[in-house]
Amino acid sequence: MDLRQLAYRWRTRGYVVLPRFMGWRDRVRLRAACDRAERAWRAGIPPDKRLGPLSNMAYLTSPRWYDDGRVPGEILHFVADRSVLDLIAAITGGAPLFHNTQYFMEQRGADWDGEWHRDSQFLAPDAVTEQRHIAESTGVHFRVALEDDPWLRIVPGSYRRWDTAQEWTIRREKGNGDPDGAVSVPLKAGDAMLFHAWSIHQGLYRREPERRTFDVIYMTHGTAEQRALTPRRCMPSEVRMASLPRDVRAFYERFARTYRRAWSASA
Ligand SMILES: O=C(O)CCC(=O)C(=O)O
Repeated sequence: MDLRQLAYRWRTRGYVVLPRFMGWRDRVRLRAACDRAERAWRAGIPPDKRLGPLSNMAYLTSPRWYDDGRVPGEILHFVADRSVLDLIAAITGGAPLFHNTQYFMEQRGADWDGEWHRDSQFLAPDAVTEQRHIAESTGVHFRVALEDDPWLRIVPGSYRRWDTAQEWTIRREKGNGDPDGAVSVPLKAGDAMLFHAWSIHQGLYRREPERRTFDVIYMTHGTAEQRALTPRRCMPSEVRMASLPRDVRAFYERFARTYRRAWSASA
């Protein structure tokens, strides 16, 4: 699919799938890196909570998950992959600023359905604020399925408009059922997907099949008020930065510049 088609799909649906984005060898490497973080994260959860419900872990660029304190290059490079950053910039019209990482895994306890939501609702207490944030800012998920992942559901085009009465009831008033027009977007292992974080979407959390999906969130537009504060520890250390190629370093330096004041204020 060429860039014009991707941009069209993004504009109309708010998501695009990139089939066979990552080959087997890179998948094995990235999965090994993410699984290290997942094991450390799980070991830190109180035993009575380890079986869930747990949808994902976050902040995989933090050294705290790695026994040698060195965040794996596979993770740092994936987040700053130039081809992906260029694609996001081309389809959204803004430079992607790092926000967060998440790792989704299969359930160990019971199956459950995640709530329908727009990510924008987590920083907006009311409809007026949320509508303003949606109009002024853009959040983008970029994910790669390291195993087959049929579990994301989305309402195509919903990022472009405000809720119907049914959608509002479901996502903000704990109403039952699925929004009209919702679709599943199944990914095969190695497929990647971009989706607009303000789309109405939901994850289904199941014991089987095994799920391993690494997800990065970027902001391409928006103010500090419209971004959750990413912890300072998600920024590579000076020593780690020195080992990274120049363009990867430049990506994380912009992230640090953007958040520096907020990190100091929250210290
Ligand atoms: O993939 C999933 O399970 C849902 C993802 C999601 O809801 C999110 O990251 O906001």
